[in-house]
Amino acid sequence: MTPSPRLDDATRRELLNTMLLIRTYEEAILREYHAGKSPVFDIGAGLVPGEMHLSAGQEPVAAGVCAHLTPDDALTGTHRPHHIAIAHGVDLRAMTAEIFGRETGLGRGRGGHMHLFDPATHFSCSGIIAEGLPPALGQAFAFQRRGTDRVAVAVTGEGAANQGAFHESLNLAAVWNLPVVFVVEDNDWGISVPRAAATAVASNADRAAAYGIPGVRVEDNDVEGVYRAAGEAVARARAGEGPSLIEVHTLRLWGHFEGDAQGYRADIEGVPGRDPIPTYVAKLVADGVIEEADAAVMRASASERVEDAVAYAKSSPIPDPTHALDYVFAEGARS
Ligand SMILES: Cc1ncc(C[n+]2csc(CCOP(=O)(O)OP(=O)(O)O)c2C)c(N)n1
Repeated sequence: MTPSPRLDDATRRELLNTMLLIRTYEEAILREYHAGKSPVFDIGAGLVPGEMHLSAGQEPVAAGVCAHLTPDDALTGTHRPHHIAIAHGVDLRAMTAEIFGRETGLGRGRGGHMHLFDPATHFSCSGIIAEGLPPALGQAFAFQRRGTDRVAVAVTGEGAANQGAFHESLNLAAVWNLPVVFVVEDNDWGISVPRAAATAVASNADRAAAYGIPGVRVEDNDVEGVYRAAGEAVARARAGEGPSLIEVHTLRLWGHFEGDAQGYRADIEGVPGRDPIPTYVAKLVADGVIEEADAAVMRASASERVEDAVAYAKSSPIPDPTHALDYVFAEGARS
């Protein structure tokens, strides 16, 4: 195979910058989530009660895919949504306020971290696995009917790829030649269930052939590999050539949710060594694209944005309990 031409320096720096912003964000949410939940972990305590699924380690998927999208393109995510929301440009303040259950949040604090809805960037996600695929199809159908070149991207986990909604969506998208890209994040685990216990298929890229669409698998959590694969798939969709599937072998750096002791994970000691961010920093330094100090500068500016968003969320009002059911269903929607 001939090696791919090197990506330009500005694109490589931007990929790193996005990954660092995501990681900085997840580290801040980790800190805030656990504050008030110690010394004994209590899921209902603290400023952010309830489950928390963080995406550290999966930044290459978000950065590589979203680099090809604009806010006019639709993106649907999963119960682990922060990385793709950030990479797609969802407002950090409103997103963080939603995670903290505040009135200034994307959904006025009614949805929480698994239910981020942002009309400004056409972003949505859900705690129900594989739920994001059918709405992505609906949006892609609308884009197609209106004669636009907008695309919809549906991100899902490899565990969710065994759900019926995944297969029905691939089938219908192919039949209707919809401008949609399916992205599967294979982080090896569906909670504590290893991939091989849930499917006999080694690569979801192979499943694409069953629906007559292209499928590729990107190995090694390689952000540039994701960038290239997504670039082709998005261009195909924009050109009216139909759907594609990309599976990325990524890494769940932390637990399934916070509070997960991960006793089922035999490889746990080696996991930090597979962190994609130090690897990419080292690669860009070796290629002369950045200097070590540049990464620190990027992190510092990410930290400023993230801490501003956290402070905004914390200082925002909590919804009045007597209005808990307001804004939960569409009110006054056009018929
Ligand atoms: C329809 C449905 N069934 C079960 C669950 C419970 N559940 C939450 S996350 C999860 C595993 C998801 O694994 P995967 O799709 O690989 O995503 P990951 O958590 O690894 O990002 C399950 C079964 C759910 N949320 N929705």
